[in-house]
Amino acid sequence: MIQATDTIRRPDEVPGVGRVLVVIPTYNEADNIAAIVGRVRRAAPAVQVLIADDNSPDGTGAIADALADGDAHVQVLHRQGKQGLGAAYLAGFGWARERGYQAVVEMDADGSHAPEDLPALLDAARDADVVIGSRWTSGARVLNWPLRRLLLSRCGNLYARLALGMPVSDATGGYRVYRTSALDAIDLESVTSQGYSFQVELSRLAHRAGVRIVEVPITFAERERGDSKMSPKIVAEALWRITAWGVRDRRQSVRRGLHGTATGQARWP
Ligand SMILES: Nc1nc2c(ncn2[C@@H]2O[C@H](COP(=O)(O)OP(=O)(O)O)[C@@H](O)[C@H]2O)c(=O)[nH]1
Ligand SMILES: [Mg+2]
Repeated sequence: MIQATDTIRRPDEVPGVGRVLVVIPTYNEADNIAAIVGRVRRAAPAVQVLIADDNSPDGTGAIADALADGDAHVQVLHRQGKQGLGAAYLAGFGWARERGYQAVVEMDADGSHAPEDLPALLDAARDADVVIGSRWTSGARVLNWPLRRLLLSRCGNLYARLALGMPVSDATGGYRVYRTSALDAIDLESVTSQGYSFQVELSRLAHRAGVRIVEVPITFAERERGDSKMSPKIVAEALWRITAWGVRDRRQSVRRGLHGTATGQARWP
């Protein structure tokens, strides 16, 4: 189907989606940030990039400023200190909404999320509210990840699916497109995750809000430079939060059943 926006091509709009902001959260990504921004700009010239840096001690913020100085499509949000991935993304979402963007993309700075996959994700966003780049759907590839990370991701996703009853293969994945209208439908004020459980929490809230979620296979590659910020604390946060949400959803579902007002949300898996 030809959409109205296809007829007038604007250099700063993605056809069928509108103005798009790619939010790249950074903490000590000095060796990666320039390369990833360059790849995004080449792969999707119409998008804007916002680097959300948590005052990285390795000078990532200064490199980000230099990139922004040389390119009107790049901007930087300097944050006071390391406050976690979830907080950085919430700040980026707020930034996008205040400036009237129609969609926000989440993308890691370390090259694990290939900017070359972005056009496919944006294409899918023409007919969806949330697009999840999935590592665990047919056609996806995961390169060079150590076995313990593979197991953590597979088990984490299995647990999230069973506990929360979401038809999503990669609820923990962090390569996504959100239409801003979908973010408006989600109660972002209620988000409590600090670390990577943020991705699961938003998947759950989007599912409960009834917005259209689609998954697109991606090629995910282990970072080549810099260090992962994954920690046992982050894993523990995800584990206890998913368990707490699952218990809460089941209680609600039982209560609704008792009162004959089941809505189809928060079903038993
Ligand atoms: N702003 C900000 N970015 C973060 C924080 N923690 C992680 N990141 C970024 O989030 C992305 C994913 O983190 P990474 O360490 O690669 O996690 P992994 O891929 O699960 O090992 C990278 O771009 C990190 O720089 C944080 O506390 N604040
Ligand atoms: Mg990474």
